[in-house]
Amino acid sequence: GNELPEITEYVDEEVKSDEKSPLYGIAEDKNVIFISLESIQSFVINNEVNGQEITPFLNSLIGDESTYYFENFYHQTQQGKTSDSEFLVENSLYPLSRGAVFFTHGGNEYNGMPEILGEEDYYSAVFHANNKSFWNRDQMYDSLNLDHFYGEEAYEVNQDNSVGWGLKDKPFFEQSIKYLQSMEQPFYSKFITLTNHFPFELSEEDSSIDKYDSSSNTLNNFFPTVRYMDEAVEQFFTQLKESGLYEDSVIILMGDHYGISENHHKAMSEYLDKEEITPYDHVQLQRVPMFIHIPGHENGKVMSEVTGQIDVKPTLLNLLGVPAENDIQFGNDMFIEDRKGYIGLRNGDFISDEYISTRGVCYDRESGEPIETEENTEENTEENTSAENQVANPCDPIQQKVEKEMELSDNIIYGDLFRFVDFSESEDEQNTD
Ligand code: GP9
Ligand code: MN
Repeated sequence: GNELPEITEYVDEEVKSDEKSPLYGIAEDKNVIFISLESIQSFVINNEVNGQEITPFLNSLIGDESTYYFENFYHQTQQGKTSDSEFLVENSLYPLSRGAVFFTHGGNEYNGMPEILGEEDYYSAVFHANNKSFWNRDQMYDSLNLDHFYGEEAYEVNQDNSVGWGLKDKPFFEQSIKYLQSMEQPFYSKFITLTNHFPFELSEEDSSIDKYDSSSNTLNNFFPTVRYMDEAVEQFFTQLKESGLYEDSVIILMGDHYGISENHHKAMSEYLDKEEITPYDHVQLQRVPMFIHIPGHENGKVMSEVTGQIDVKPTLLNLLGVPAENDIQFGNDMFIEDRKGYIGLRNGDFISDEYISTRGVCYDRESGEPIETEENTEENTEENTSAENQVANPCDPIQQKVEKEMELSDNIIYGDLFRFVDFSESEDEQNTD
């Protein structure tokens, strides 16, 4: 554990802020209903296919006074897909660059959301109609101190109510409500949807909008399943209202990772009406929708700040008024000004307020134009590289921080370093109980 002082020092200096969130404690003692939206990307929001709106319900939340919508929110997952997004949200640590940390380090000590909120008397549960060993969730959820996992066996699954990967999202939410109603409050719950999963299968009957027509069946099929998920979420909101749980809850909706990979760039360029999908566009396609819906709240708006999955834990803890001051987090509250100012993707790319860095090229974030640096200017002759002619690459200092941060986060995981940390509040407080 002798790497810990370096890690805490780095996090204290480079990540943490003293700024108090303007929304600190606004959802104190409320239930948390976190909905993980499978494979959705932000490009479907407020967009159409064949002249039909793709996500009418999600769109209706934007502009609703009780909703904050983050339009520049990035997923930061790698090979562990859904499980990586869960890992980011629960821990504000980075997943690994290879493999799925849920499998490779599922037995580590963590200081995740279920554990922190457990100390505030929250009951924690995950709802997901899939086998508990998928992504090694059974072991990882134990390590996260989750109280209960409602997996496949908690649901009635048959041919009629299934498609593709299993239980369809509408019956999934319908069947979940009874469990939620009987749960001790306040609770921290997470619902993981499944129907909008590759290869995006859906019956005609369940399809409210037509498929797209392009060279990629994957992209073609994607739109009707996204719409189905949108309808399932709308139904769930209605059921929450009917059950009386709605008013006492804060509802988070977040995309877990991309659904359309770069193998479908040709079809994507047709859909987005672009000549080609550039590396810059590809990074921008890693945006996933993020909504924070607080019933009764009236200041909701569209947030344009650069944010990502690493930021969810600090943001949510602050909304709930849980300081967790000794926690080691690599993200910031999305509502404060004094943030790190960049989001690192797990392949080393990053998005900062001003730049996007991918494949060694530094782009202006707003315009998408590459920034001229000594590495890419044509007059890169020996003469010109003399000190005074060099144009420094403005992405370099941020790149270094991104790499440092990920190295430190990896060290925590590889060394299982949280075994050596006491996350409880100050000693004074400890002595009082
Ligand atoms: C499986 C579901 C989908 O349980 O979470 O996993 P994914 O393939 O998206 O990681
Ligand atoms: Mn997924």
